[in-house]
Amino acid sequence: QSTSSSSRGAFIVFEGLDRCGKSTQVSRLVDRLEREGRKARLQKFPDRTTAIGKMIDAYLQSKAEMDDHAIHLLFSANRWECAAAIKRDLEQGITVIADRYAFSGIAFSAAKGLPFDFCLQPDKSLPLPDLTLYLTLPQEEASGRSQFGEERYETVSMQQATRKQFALVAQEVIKIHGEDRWIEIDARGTIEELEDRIKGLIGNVTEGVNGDIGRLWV
Ligand code: FDM
Ligand code: MG
Repeated sequence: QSTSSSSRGAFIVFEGLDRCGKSTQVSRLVDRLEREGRKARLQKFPDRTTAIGKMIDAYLQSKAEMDDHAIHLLFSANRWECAAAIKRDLEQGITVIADRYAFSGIAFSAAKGLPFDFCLQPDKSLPLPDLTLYLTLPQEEASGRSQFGEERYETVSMQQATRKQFALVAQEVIKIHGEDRWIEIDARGTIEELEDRIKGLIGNVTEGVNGDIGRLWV
């Protein structure tokens, strides 16, 4: 099926706790779309390559300490510095697949005790994802995967607190933007099983979408 000239690329976000398989699925999806001849780009958040991203990276690796509010705002600033490129690509018909976005921003910071509304504000009016896929995995499975525990937030208590906040984030997305924009996916099983499940749920959104790019939380 061909993409109509008036349609733009879709903005698809993958969210979930650590070690749920997000990064593997995101890169497989981008690879598949490219094999199918579509234009697709992967955008990872945090983008650790920028100046702000390097500060975030040092914090996550516990090489630097930072006030909770300050690091929250840096995560948001890291999205804002990428926002124009995301919009430009979508308008040029490129599907942008993000590995985490503002929803992680709220869930992780609120899990540390920052007020939910404070966490939401700095991302207000960023490009709105057309679809967010929230991958869920029982904590015992995620904790058992290799490399769990390497970075700052990878403790069972932090992950459990973040899981609760993600449920509130989902409610907020559905309330403000409608239930079509948030899909929860059971991330158990093999890489291939999850890939097939995701393929089925994404449907034809990667063929392009019509209408303007929305604004987050607006
Ligand atoms: N994280 C990620 C946040 O705390 N806020 C954010 O805005 C984002 C995008 O950073 F623990 C957390 C989530 C995770 C950590 O993410 C690093 P990756 O996907 O493991 O690089
Ligand atoms: Mg991680």
